[in-house]
Amino acid sequence: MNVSGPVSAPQSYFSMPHVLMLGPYPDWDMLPMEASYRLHKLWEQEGSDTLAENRNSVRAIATRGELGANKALIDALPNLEIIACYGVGTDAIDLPTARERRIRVTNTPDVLTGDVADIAVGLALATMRRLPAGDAHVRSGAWAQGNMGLVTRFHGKKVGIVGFGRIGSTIARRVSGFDVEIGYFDRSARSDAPHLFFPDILALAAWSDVLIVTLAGGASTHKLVGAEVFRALGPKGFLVNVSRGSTIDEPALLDALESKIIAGAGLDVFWNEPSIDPRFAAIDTVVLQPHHASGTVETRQAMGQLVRDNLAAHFAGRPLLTPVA
Ligand code: 8YV
Repeated sequence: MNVSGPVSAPQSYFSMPHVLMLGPYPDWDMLPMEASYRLHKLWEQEGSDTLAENRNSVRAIATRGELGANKALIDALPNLEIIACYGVGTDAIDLPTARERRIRVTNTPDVLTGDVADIAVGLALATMRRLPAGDAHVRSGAWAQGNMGLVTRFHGKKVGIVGFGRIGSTIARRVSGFDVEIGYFDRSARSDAPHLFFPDILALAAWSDVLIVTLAGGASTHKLVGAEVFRALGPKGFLVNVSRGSTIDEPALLDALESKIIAGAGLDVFWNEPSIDPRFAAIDTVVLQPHHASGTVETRQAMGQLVRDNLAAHFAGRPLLTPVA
């Protein structure tokens, strides 16, 4: 077809709100996002001045848990109204700046709780039973030369849960089926939790065979799990972290693993993701995951839907589904 003269896009395109996306979502989210918003994809625009060109138009940021939205970015967008986060953790979003500017923030709680609890249990089992080492033993043919060494039992052990919110309490329900004893550390005892409450994290670590960290990230939990906790957990104790890398003093953890102060660790989150400390790769008592606790098709579809529902509610003037307090 020979088109002469300027081609006009449908008017509705020009009335679509401008949304700045900081990282990609799966295709099943990108298609409906493209249909409803004028998207500016920051990851495709590296080095260009897309931000400068569109800074006055952008009314929403669509981000992910680990990408957040920092002060410099929020400050660069004078007409920003909402930050929608694909993830429950909002620690990488500058909430005080958002609050000051009356910018709404939403996240995706609940829909990912079950998956994060599942991977916490999976990491405890994988680390204590050394499942990756067993897999390697079979694949490499080493089995023909001799049996794999013995491992540590999970059922019947003492499981300490650090942080007893949605995810921590779901882990408690999951592991109840393994006949374990459950203890937890949180700001205060939960009247609805029939488990041992430890107001002191060191006391919980000393009691636990496996310590599972589910704390929210942020300044108040920064490096809360450090060298003293590892010493209290001891050489037969295991650590699992499905929260944020920041909740753990990572150099102290690496030291504790290398010098066998603790028995092992199952880790989904790290400092400096995705370029994590190379020391981890040389330690054979760790099981590592690429920040993938919520990474199932089912949960990611629900997370994407919730981000889009929050954005749609905002632009239609309806109450947000999952505002961050
Ligand atoms: C996601 C997360 O991996 O919920 C969070 O806070 O960090 C994770 O569920 C992430 O947001 C997806 O990119």
